[in-house]
Amino acid sequence: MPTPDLLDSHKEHTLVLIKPDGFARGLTGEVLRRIEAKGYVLKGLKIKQASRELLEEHYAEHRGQHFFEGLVQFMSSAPLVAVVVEGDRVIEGIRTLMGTTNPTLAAPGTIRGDLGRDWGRSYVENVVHGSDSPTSAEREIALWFPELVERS
Ligand code: IDP
Ligand code: MG
Repeated sequence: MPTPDLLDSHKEHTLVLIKPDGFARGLTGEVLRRIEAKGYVLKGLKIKQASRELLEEHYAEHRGQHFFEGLVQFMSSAPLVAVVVEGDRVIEGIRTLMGTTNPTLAAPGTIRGDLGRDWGRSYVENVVHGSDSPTSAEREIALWFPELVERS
């Protein structure tokens, strides 16, 4: 019998991060409000200052990109909020709620479009992260919330 605290593997989950800029600006509640108002369910939540090692793993696909070092620096510089969110098609749904990567260009009505902007820095501060595929979601949730995932 699986422990009740573990995620239900028959349901879809995604990893959301309220990045250090969003947390520092006091936008955690606003981001969570939008996710809950949409109808998704929060299954895990923690405030954490992530290590460089965790972030290098999290952003492994971007290793070698010109922005990688700045991104890891920024993401490890201050606390962030990590969240596991559940719901049908939640991975796509959260990406839609978030808006596109560049906050200056993200559509109004999206989290990045409404709450983010450019600040003239070498790294992009865009308030949130959301997993981009089922494979990424599974990998990222295991990384940030190993305690919620059944060990195989
Ligand atoms: P995503 O967060 O919308 O999925 P990705 O392309 O996966 O975007 O990039 C991950 C993160 O890396 C972005 O959210 C942003 O913070 C940062 N980033 C992406 N592209 C650039 C860039 O060209 N310059 C600086 N930072 C970038
Ligand atoms: Mg991405």
